[in-house]
Amino acid sequence: MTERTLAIIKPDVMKAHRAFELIGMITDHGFKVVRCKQMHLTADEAEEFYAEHKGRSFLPELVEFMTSGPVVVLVLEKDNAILGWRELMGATDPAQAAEGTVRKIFGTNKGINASHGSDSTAASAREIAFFFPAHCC
Ligand code: FUP
Repeated sequence: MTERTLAIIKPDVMKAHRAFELIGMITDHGFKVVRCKQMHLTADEAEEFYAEHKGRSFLPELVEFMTSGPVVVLVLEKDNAILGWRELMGATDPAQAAEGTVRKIFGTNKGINASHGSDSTAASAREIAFFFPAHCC
């Protein structure tokens, strides 16, 4: 079934000037980029986006990282896009991620890990509406 999922290219990839390399990898894997924008998240936006992690010890560091520079936010479309993008990203910790995955290639550590992807249908709807309210979903 054709699905949409939200992807974020995180500040580490932007700082390394590798965003287009990563977008090329995404489109090479058959994803259509149906929305795309660059933005610089505020701390309030990052906290709201990661609300499910409220109270976790790593949240302040995560917010600091996600607001440390611009990000690119994309809506990807493909058959089974949600799972497909999660698989292409690889494990949260690049050290655990399989060879050839985004986080293995572009990530540094569990916190500085190159990309985000929605983890369920409900999350993708919420996250797409969060960044692209006029186009949901
Ligand atoms: P993922 O869905 O793979 O992005 O992973 P999570 O939703 O569990 O975590 C969201 C983000 O929080 C990760 F991308 C990085 C950060 N994080 C940490 O910094 N430390 C942790 O122990 C877990 C997550």
